[in-house]
Amino acid sequence: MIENSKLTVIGAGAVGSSVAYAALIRGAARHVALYDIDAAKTEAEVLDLAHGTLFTPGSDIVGGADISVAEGSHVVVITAGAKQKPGQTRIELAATNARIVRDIMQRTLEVAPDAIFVIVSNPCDVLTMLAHEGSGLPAERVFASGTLLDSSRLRWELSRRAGVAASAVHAQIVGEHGDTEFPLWSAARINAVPILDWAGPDGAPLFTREELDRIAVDVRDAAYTVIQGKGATNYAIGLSSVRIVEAILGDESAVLNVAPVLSDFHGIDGVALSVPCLVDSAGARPIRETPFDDGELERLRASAAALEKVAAGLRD
Ligand code: 6V0
Repeated sequence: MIENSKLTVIGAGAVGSSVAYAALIRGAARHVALYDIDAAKTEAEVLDLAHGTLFTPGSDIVGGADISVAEGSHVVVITAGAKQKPGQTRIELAATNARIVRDIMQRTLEVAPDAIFVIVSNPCDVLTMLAHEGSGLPAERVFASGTLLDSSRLRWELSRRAGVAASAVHAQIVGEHGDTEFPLWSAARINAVPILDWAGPDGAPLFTREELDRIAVDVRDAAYTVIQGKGATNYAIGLSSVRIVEAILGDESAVLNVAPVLSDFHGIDGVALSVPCLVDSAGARPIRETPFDDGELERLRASAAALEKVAAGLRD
């Protein structure tokens, strides 16, 4: 692990405070900082989190409404911005959050010039494209948390149905973190068994292709269900963001589905899409050899076209 590692979380709302909480509990960074324009809320969150650090593995937390709290950060997780209202898509949030993220990146880079940026604010992949273009950082240093969360939701759902630990379910969602995302069923396995061959209690295959497609739709729409019930999704995104932070600060070369801007990935250029990436202290680099069958490649290109269209509208 990087010595004296520092994580700054930008945005102390439902998501940002959950990222900070997960980071403290997991001991992901030696120092954690929280920044938000709402000074009173940030100070209260920091105090509440600090009061629990007796019971965590040894991190400290500071924070406030001055960006200098981010000074010297190795990783910056951006969660600031407006959030989806019930029924609103992530893309509809784009214009407001694009302005916020551009401004934050610029100011954070002045105090943390070597940081790696993980964009969580939505639409996270479009915002990553604009942040990458605006900052001039190399693609591996600014990427979206993307479909790591969706992949976790998928693995949980499959594991629950198959009665197998989620760690033994190898399945992933790629593409946009949103409406055009899709699973790579061609590579999905439970341990070494192709997903369609996995048997239920009666010895017959447990999943049909139609059933898998229904599961994928439920996973895609899971955030809407949670937001409808409690107004935000925060715990699972907190944990998945911190998993990324750990992979960076621990120089792990972990394979995680995150979204840097792709270049020549199965012919796709200039669009941030989630694909399996190696994540280490240099950031995230797509694994180009990842196989896609023809249908999956078509869906990846459709996802790229959808995001490029939104990003183009925001560049004007
Ligand atoms: P929230 O609870 O409204 O918190 C947002 C916070 O951002 C507030 O505390 C604001 O004060 C703060 N903020 C706004 N503008 C600025 C600024 N310029 N500088 C600093 N802070 C600012 O929202 P919540 O935490 O629920 O969601 C935050 C973002 O994360 C939204 O865009 C969500 O859509 C997005 N999510 C992304 C997920 C993903 O998987 N990528 C998952 C969940 C939510």
